[in-house]
Amino acid sequence: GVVNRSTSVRAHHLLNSEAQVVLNRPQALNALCNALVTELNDALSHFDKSRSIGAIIITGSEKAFAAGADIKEIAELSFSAAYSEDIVALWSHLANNIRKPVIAAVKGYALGGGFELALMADTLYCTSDAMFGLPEIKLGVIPGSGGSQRLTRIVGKSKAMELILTGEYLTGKEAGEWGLAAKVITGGREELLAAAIKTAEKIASYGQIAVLAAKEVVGKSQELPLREGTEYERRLFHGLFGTADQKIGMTAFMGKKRPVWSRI
Ligand code: CO8
Repeated sequence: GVVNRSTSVRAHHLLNSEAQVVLNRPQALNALCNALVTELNDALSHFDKSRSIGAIIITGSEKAFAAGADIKEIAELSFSAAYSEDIVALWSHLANNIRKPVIAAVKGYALGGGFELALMADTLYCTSDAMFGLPEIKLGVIPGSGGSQRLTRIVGKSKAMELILTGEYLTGKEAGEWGLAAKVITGGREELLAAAIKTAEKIASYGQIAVLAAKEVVGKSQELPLREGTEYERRLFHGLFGTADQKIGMTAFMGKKRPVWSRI
């Protein structure tokens, strides 16, 4: 069913345990105005808290995932306003607070803040004709929502520098070759969403404590040195022996049965 009736974001609980959040401001190619980001954050929090949701998909339209920050909204900002209002802080909600797995499904443009939002997702699927770019340099600014950091960690310095300094786009096909996209779909939006939903359903079908822990430890790999990261992983791994799902999963394996995971 439809969870909200807001104008710039449509949030649905899909058939099984997945949720889909559709960015929906077609008149501005889903430019991420303040209202849209607030609605997106609310929808993400709602699904993150919902016991019946195991994974979340964020997608846009045929033409655009999101064409970046709303340039018309920020064009007149002064430094003092940008700084004192901490204008991009709101955008990091997905990266900082959402604990359930999030898949970004990108068709069309994912530019500037739109690309940065997709980079905050846990995994990224796109169509081969998707267009990614960080064109901030053309506007006299730089990426402001983690793009310079997250992109560089994924594709390395040379490619990230080239993309950020030239503002040029790369296609979905290239995003796959660069390791930015986990899957590149040759079809259209329907095929893209079908692939994302299939993966979301699979994730949601597993024991949810293990899913949360898996997301948490992979996330830590982006922040911690190797030794601390592997120790962090091991502690969480140890902790999972205190869950019912570990007994359920391993007993089912030994009995050659399908596990029926506990509800949390
Ligand atoms: N902001 C506001 N409006 C936009 C934006 C945007 N980012 N992108 C498109 N639109 C609007 C256009 O103004 C146009 O509106 P109107 O019909 O009223 O003139 C409508 O959407 C359709 O766009 P176009 O006519 O331009 O469509 P085209 O198919 O000709 O072109 C493009 C599509 C290539 C995507 C083009 O629209 C474009 O270049 N858009 C801007 C892309 C861009 O520079 N994005 C980066 C923005 S900066 C940023 O994201 C910084 C992030 C840091 C965080 C900041 C947080 C506040």
